Amino acid sequence: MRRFISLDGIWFYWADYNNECKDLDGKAFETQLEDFVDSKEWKKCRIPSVWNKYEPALSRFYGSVFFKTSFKTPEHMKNCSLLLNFGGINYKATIWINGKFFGDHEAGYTSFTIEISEFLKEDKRDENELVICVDNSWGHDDRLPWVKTVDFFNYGGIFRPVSLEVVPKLSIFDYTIKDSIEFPDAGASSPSKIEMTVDVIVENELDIDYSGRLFVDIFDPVSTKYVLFAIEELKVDASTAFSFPVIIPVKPSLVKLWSPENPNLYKINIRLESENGITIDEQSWRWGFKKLEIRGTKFFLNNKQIFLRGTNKHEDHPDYGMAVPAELQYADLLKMKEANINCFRGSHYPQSEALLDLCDELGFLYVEEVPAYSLPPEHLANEKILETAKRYFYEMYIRDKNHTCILAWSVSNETHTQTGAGRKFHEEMFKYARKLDPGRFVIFVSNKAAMDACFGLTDFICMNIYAGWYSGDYKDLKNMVGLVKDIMMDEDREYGEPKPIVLTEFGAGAIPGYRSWDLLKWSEDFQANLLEYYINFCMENREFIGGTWIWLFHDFQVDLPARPDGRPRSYNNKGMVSEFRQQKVGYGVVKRLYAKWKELEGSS
Ligand code: ADA
Repeated sequence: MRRFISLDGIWFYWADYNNECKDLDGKAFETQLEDFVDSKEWKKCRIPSVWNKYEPALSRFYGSVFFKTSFKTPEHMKNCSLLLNFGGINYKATIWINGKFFGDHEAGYTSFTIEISEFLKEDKRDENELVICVDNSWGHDDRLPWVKTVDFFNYGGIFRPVSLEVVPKLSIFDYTIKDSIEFPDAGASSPSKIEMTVDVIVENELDIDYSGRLFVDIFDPVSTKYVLFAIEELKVDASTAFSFPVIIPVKPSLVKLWSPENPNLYKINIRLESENGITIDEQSWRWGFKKLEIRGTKFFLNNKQIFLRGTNKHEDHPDYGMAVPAELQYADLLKMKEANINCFRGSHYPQSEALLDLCDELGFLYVEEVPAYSLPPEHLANEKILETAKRYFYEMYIRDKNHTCILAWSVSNETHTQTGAGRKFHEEMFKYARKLDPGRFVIFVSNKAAMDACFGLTDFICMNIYAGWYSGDYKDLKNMVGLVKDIMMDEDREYGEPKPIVLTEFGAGAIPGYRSWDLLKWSEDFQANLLEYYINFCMENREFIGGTWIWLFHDFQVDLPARPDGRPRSYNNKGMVSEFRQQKVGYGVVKRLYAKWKELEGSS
């Protein structure tokens, strides 16, 4: 049976302050590794964490830090493989196990798994030694995000959980859950047909053929009853993998649909059994049945119009950096619920698995994004960058494809989408994304308004507008959105058929606690006033505006000393709550207006 062993806890670190290991070649370094490890003074740290919180000299460190730990080979490994799961390492991880170079992983915000069975020590009494060099330095031309002027903090470290996983050599290698839901007519509140498909891949790494049974069941944790189950007789030849769909018709009266208001989840158990009834492998997941649609310029969830009353959210906290513990994520989401938020974008990178679990559980629609951020034409034209973007997309899709909360995948933010290079990059990304996941919306986020050359590719139009903050008057919003709407509706149909517009970013900096009767810039009152204007405008134009995602939920740390428009306190201060999650005036305004917008659902 599959088993997990957490490796979280006390590890050791050594920071390469003098850049001794710059451009490290992991394979070549094998010969020096032992002496290197013995000669350094290692200090204790707790994983997961960011090194920026370890000691003052590391608070703005962009370079290499080495980490080490050790573990015993788990018991009962017969006919099993050992995997090492990393939830997230920023940015490049070079990994050695028992002195042997395993490989590198480059991509800061996604999970990855490596198989280490062949690297283990033979004597089970010996500890296996794991050494990882983590490098978060800038300047590699295939890196995403690519530039130091990115508007979020480049934390370093092993910032998400690490675990060992014992997996039988005959296993449920992967599974993809999908549902298809039909309603009898456009106004109906209950579906007439539900079908669930679980695409299962069974891998047989043994040298004997397998025959047995695969069970898929749906369990209702509220009634504690099985909704139904399916059984497949199965044969998988030695050293092959077999992929097949298990199709389960579900009687609509037996399940309740998932929505932000009622996040009903069912447990899906997938179990592989031998011919004589012994469980070989088992995996469980939670799934909510839902139907998301775009009809013209409007969003529908379960046959009912929905407005995306949203915000954006970074993973950041003064005490933890981006290694935000699940308890805090939970508290954040409860605060967002209270403000009537039903949707948010994890800006600008795939966020923690714990957060996505909570979105499923508490009822949030979530947008996950590749950190292709502010790319200029020469980077958009760079094949290596495109490759990195695709790898990010692949890793985030593989980890999160079964999450009910996923509203859309976003392939980029504020790149030069008005250029030919931008168009080409996005054509490639959209093709790639739609092939992997034909059933979900794919978007990109634009700040190019009517100049944008890629709105024809996207499922809905995402516009970032800072009129009234960085320049002009916030009333310019009307012209900017109006122009895009006119192009969308004119007879040339440059953007394809009309689709919803979502204001994916808008906001103003507000220093926590700074009040101003005269609505001076940087005050909480200025911010609240701007948010009120924008949200009201969108509500009034709900005929073609499907949602608002405020920039943003909480203040977050940045490292942008040279930015002319300012980042007082080295923070981006556009949160509706502070970095310690204290409410600003704008939070109350959003709560009030989103309650009103919720009431308007179905009214246009
Ligand atoms: C951009 C960007 C955000 C943030 C914002 C701001 O639109 O997408 O990451 O930096 O500007 O606060 O200026």
